Order: sequence, then structure tokens, then C-alpha cells
Amino acid sequence: MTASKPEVAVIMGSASDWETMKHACEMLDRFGVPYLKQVISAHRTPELMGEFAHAARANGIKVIIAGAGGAAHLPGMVAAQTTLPVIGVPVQSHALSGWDSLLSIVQMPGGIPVATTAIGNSGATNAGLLAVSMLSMNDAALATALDDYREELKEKVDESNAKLV
Ligand code: RP5
Repeated sequence: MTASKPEVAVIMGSASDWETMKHACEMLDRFGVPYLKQVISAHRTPELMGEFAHAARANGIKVIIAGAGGAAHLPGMVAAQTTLPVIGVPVQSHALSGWDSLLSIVQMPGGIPVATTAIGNSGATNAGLLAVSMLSMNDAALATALDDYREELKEKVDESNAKLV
């Protein structure tokens, strides 16, 4: 986390989600986006969840990344209480391998959107990237940094192919 005022909030339903959600934070670190991270549970701390969601825009947050597993209500319940963009990350559960998390987050009724990523680490990585992409709409330096990142991905494929020869 940088010292600047956070523009992205990375919240998660439990400390046990951190191993997944840290991948979103790693992306935000990589692009120098200031963020906050916090455990907020829809089930265990519903009042805190409401306070956070209602105050987020006034607090300067522009994008919320919310990760949860199992009966994963956090992203949808936060989205219900703010008009900021909410990106939901389904954390891989033990019992159902994350299918429960995915379906809980992705199947929002029309009217309250949650942009849902893949289950697990890739989803968290992409949530971080998606937040950067949203911020890049008003930030030319971030847009250039995203172009550079894509170029790096391409170069890795080129290197892989060179090793195949
Ligand atoms: C959800 O329940 C959390 O998001 C977490 O993925 C899951 C299990 O939480 P713990 O029992 O590990 O705290 O609320």
C-alpha cells in the first residue's frame, strides 16, 4: 500500500481469503495504484459492511474489489449499498471448489451489477488489472503502463516459442 489516498478498496470476507486476494494487491502495487485492504464480513460484521459501502465514494474510493468464498454475499451486498463499480472475486472454497462462491457472486439480479472474475488466484489478479484498467480511463500514464504490461506478456510467449525450437 502506498502513502497516497486509496483509490481502490480490496476487501475480503475473512483473513483466510488473503492468500487469494493478495494477488489483486500485487497487481495494484505493480501499477503504483494506492489502495486499502480490509477484512469485512457480510455475515460477521454486517454493520461495518454497510458503513464501508455507504462511505466509500465520499472517502475517495473509485473501485471496490471484494473477495469471498462459500455463500459469498459480500460483493453483492456491498454493490447494493454503493454505486461505485464492484469487482467480485470468488474465493476457492474447500467443500465445492469455488462453484458456490462463483454462483453466489455472478448471479446478481438485474439492477445491481457485480463484475465477477474467475475463481481463485487468476480471478484476483484480473480483478487488480480490471481496477487499473478502470482507473486508466482518466489516467494516461496508467494506460501506457497497461500497454507495457501487455507487451511483456507477448514477449514471454515469444521467449517460450524461441525455446521450443
Ligand atoms: C466467507 O467464508 C469468507 O469469505 C471465506 O472465504 C469463507 C470462510 O471463512 P473462514 O471460516 O475461513 O473465516 O465468509
